[in-house]
Amino acid sequence: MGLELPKRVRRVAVGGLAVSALLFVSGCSSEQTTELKRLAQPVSATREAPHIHDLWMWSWLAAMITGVIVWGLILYVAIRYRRRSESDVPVQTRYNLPIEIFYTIAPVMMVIVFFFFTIKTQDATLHDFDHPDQNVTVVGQQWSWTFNYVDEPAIGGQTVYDPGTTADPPTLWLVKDAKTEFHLFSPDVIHSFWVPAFLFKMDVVPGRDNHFGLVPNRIGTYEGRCAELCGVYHSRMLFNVNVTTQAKFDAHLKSLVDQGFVGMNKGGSQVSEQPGLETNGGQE
Ligand SMILES: [Cu+2]
Repeated sequence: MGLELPKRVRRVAVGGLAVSALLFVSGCSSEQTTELKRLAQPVSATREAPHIHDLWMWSWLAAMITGVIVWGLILYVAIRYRRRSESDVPVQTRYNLPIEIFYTIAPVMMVIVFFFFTIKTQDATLHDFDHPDQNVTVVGQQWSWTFNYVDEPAIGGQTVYDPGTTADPPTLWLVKDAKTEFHLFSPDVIHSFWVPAFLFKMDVVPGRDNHFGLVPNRIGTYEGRCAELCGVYHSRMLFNVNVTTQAKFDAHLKSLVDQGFVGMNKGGSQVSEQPGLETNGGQE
């Protein structure tokens, strides 16, 4: 009887844990459950994003398996080979060649595998198109964005732009299923062009033509931001992305022509005089 009590206690504890875990999971909405399954990644909005998603998921799996094995071994040796009395010192092993060879080779193998899949993912996501449907020159300036739509056939081959200010964040318009090529330009400091739903970001570096191509494949509005601490008003470098149809995109281009936003705007002189920054006299 005396031995049965701890067992019963253990059973109750295990049962309680199982029930509360079940309650926790069932308390999640289906949206939260699918979010958990994506490990909190946003739902992707480009054709390329699933490659990045897969790399993220498999990397986590590899890291978790490694973690479980390492924690298990630590726990096992800490208990199995613990010091049991004052006089009885466990065997002190200083050099064990097979173990040392193992823990040198195993991490190197893991890095090689991670490297291989990273390169594979880069090849699938950093491509340029031979014949892009859209060309966008993104300008990251202190502290907003300008999006130039280059040589657009719908408006007779003109280039127009969506200007943003710190007070009035811009919207980047894209066409669903269009091969879109981005060129990133900065007139001042390093920014980073980041759209979480694209599972992708790239630095915007002065004097460097960073570029990539992607195909937006889901109609919708997405958030974008600068992911590089670029100055005092870094936090205001927000923008939206509107993935839409060709017809709506063309209508938007025409409205930009009507507003006089014609030509390539690469930021520069006007950036320190933006509305919303008067309070500090435009200083950085
Ligand atoms: Cu920035």
